[in-house]
Amino acid sequence: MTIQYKQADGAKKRLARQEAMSKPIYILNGPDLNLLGEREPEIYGTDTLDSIRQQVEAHATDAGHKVDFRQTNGEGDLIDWVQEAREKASGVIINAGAYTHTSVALLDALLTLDIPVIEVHLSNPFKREEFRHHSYVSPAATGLICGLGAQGYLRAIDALIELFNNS
Ligand code: DHK
Repeated sequence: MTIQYKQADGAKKRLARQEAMSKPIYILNGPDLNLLGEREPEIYGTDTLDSIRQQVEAHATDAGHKVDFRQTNGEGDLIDWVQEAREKASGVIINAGAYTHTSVALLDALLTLDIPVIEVHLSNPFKREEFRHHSYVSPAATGLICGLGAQGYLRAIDALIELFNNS
């Protein structure tokens, strides 16, 4: 590779990084995750969703990124937000809760994205009931992080930043 090509590559990467930093990372949470802290703490841990939001926001801000952290119990809301992410987000982190295992409509929406998607679960669904072993999110995800509790969201931010920097 000549020096000129290397410089052009460097400029392209810087531009892609700047663009990623100008849009927020969407962090989308599905049903029952609003009850974290009270809900089966032996499985999902004792962190509340609000405390996870605060940790994630601090972590992303330290790295120069913005996040838009949301939760809904509605399948349609999740789909609307994924569609919105097509234009407005740099990447998506999604814990679709139980819709992970049921929603073809969510998969179809995720498949329209051309930004990186990280699927997150607090628990490790593969150690749990059989019906949790299948995910409709995974075929559309760049990567999957599960079983690390709230830490999984922070590692997902790191993974996205790594992907932005190397794209
Ligand atoms: C959260 C849920 O609500 C479950 O329906 C999934 C996931 C697992 C989690 O571990 O974060 O099966």
